[in-house]
Amino acid sequence: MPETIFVLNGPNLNLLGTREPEIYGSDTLDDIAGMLEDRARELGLEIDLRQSNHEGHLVDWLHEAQAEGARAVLLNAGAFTHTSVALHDAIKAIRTPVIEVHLSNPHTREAFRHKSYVGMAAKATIAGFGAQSYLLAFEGASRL
Ligand code: CA2
Repeated sequence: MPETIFVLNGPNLNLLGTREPEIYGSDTLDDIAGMLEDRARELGLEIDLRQSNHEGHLVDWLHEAQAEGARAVLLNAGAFTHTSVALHDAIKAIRTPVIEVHLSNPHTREAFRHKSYVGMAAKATIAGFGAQSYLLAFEGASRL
């Protein structure tokens, strides 16, 4: 059975590619899923990409990643990045490595985006490369 990398996406990322392309690029989440699936096939891995606007779903999916024996989780928690102690605790509670991913570089943006509860618990962070952030994080995860 090929190993799976979970790719979890938080609030509003279902709208990717439809608005604010100057910040987030014009690729949709489906486009990103396609890019990751192509690379996963080459590496003999599988991806399980999900999106939710609900914090608890993301917590449940982090637990599920560990229960399913996933190789790693790529997590773009959207705005929950900057608010969620629950996600911080969930990342700490699992042994599965979690890589924080962002399309934009939050440190070059508003001050409220400079703090990351996800990043404080994650193994690594990739940010600022647009959709390529996901591919770069996937490459790293595939080598763990
Ligand atoms: O840069 C990222 O990936 C972010 O996680 C995106 C979040 C933002 O709150 C973080 O600070 C950084 C926002 C995702 C909202 O996605 C949209 C997509 C299209 C149109 C509007 C919002």
